[in-house]
Amino acid sequence: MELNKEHIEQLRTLLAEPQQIVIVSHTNPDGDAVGSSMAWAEALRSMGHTVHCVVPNRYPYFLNWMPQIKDVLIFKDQPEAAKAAIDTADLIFCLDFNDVSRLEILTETLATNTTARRVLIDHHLSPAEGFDLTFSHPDSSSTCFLVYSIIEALLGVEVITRPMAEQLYVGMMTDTGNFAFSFLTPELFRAVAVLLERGIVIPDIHNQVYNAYTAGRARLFGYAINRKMELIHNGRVAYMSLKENEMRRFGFQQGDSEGFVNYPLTIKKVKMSVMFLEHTNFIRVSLRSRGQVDVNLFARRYFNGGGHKNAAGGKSFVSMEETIEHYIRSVEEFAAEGYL
Ligand SMILES: [Mn+2]
Repeated sequence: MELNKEHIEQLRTLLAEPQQIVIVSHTNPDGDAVGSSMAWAEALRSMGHTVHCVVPNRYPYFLNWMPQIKDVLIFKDQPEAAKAAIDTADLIFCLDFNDVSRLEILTETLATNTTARRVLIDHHLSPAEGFDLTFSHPDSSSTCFLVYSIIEALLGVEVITRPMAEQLYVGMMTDTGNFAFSFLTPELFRAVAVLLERGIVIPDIHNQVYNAYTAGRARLFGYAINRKMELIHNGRVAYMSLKENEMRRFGFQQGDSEGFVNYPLTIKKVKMSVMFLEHTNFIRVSLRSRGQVDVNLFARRYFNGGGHKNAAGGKSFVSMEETIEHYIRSVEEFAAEGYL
């Protein structure tokens, strides 16, 4: 991942005078979304700016321990405060998503501020047009690593405090599946080394993020794998689905299905795994793959979504049964074209 030096200088110019700044991130914010937002906010505050972080809805409960996370404005819970911050912003940073439509319930509110300049900092494929400045790096393993690199280029790593180091590490760890997925570069591990020098304790962070679930979540996971996992396409493609009543039975909380979709990929033959999660008005589709199987393409073609080559998401607005039928037909077509 190579930063564009001209873009860094343009960013420096945008930040030359103290600004009112809002940092927004995507719906169902994950560790990378909140981690990168909070660390970037601190870096900006160190330059004298006033900064608010806003997310559309709640982050999962296993991130509650993160330093300063209580200061992140949740639009769904605090619409007035979030709207006031957005209305008065001179500068809006969009972190860890590629298109303002990903803000869902926050999209309209963001559009009401027509004067603020907008900067995109993201690592998903196919960034939208219309930003005043774009840092789009699909070859960065996380937005946290991208923010780290921007801080390094703009201010030097000396400004990174221990809380910032913890925030950045959470995104680097979760978006790489604990350093197991793509784009694990020497630069990433050099960044981790710097975060260690700032005092982060990796086993503690690991425990707080990965070993903090409820018993209901563990039982839901067992249920999903045992009762709901289906293998198709000669055992090479897996899918799981959970309806609202099934989730309710296990005391589901947001974030509880985190990681479920990855598990079928522990089966040697499985190259692609999909999870269908029922929400009130739609079904959320999560896709994961290994190697050359491109779920970004699959999500774009069949589920109005996208993301990364090996991890993507989308939505379906028909029933669970129809969604699964559509999925099975899509897998057949995808395979017939040689993509599977
Ligand atoms: Mn990310």
